Amino acid sequence: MTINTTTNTSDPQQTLIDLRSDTVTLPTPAMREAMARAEVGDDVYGEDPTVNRLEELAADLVGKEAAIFVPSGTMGNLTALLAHGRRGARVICGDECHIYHYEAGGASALGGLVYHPLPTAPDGTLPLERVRAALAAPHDEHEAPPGVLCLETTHNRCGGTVLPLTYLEEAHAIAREAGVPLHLDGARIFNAAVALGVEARAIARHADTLLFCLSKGLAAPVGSIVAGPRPLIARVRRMRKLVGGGMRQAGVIAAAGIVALTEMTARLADDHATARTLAEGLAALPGLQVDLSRVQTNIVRFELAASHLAPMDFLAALRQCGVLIGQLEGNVLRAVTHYGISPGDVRQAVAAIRDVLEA
Ligand code: TLP
Repeated sequence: MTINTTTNTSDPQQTLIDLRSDTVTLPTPAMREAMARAEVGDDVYGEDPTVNRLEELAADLVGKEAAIFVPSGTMGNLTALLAHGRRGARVICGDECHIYHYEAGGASALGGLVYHPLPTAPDGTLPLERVRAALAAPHDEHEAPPGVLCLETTHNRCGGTVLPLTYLEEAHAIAREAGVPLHLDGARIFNAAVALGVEARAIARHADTLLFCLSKGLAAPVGSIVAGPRPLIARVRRMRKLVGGGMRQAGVIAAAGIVALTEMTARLADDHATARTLAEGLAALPGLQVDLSRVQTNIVRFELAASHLAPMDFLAALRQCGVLIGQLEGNVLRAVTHYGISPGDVRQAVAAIRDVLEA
């Protein structure tokens, strides 16, 4: 995503209504307390008790045999793809997915994998007939073989849309039939779970491996998890070492991750409610377009009408009012609600946006 370069991030955060992302969330007091008290050891030797506890808890929550703590979602997706794929194989993914757009081409640059992007529907699904065709065995030596299928839920660039369980189940069956693993970028899987009213493991069961983040809506300062079958996670561990992600006394940050998973998942419903209020507020403003059917979780994707301000001017004017918003591309903008955003902040943001549009 285009980071709003006009943002002066040295502004004191408490005076800003920061809707650029849920990655801006600050650790909760319980997290800081847990971090201060964390029992630690050298995790590269497998001796950090807090990391081990986090990995066990994470694996259990998503119903997988094993899990590994990694520094970021990007590294989680990368190491999973490196673990699944062999050089020259294809990563079949959506043309709007995070792995393809925002991860610096890592699987290709570092793993020799070839991205095979498929068209993404507005709800974040990929047409299953296209998936089936992409997964088919190569006719001959001209074609790169399929290596791994990637799906994303909630879907970031589609505006936080949630993949239906029936869709995931069908995609997984197609992948299994083709003998190709399905990797789920579930950075916001707990948002998806809350929206569907299911446990995260009900989603994760339709993926061979998955990535999820502790550092977004769950408010941990750092860290993500890759989960899957034990032998595959052992390969991810090797790939994590390869890319320099082996950490030492990482229990200090893993402790916040444990709080994230035990205390912060249920409250995501509050973020979905504030996102809905925000979306409805924006939809009522002339000059903005919001597809309310796509506002399913904590992300509001909206468009600035071409006749109004240029997007960068709009974002800069909003910043003057203390409201930060992200830009997906061109006049497509994104506002994300999170732990640091109250219903009052949303009312204030809508009022500021109205003022800027009317000015
Ligand atoms: N997304 C960030 C930015 O990179 C765009 C954001 O602000 O939303 N998968 C998905 C679906 C993501 O949205 C993100 C982060 C990641 C993976 C990567 O996570 P990190 O930032 O921890 O590397």
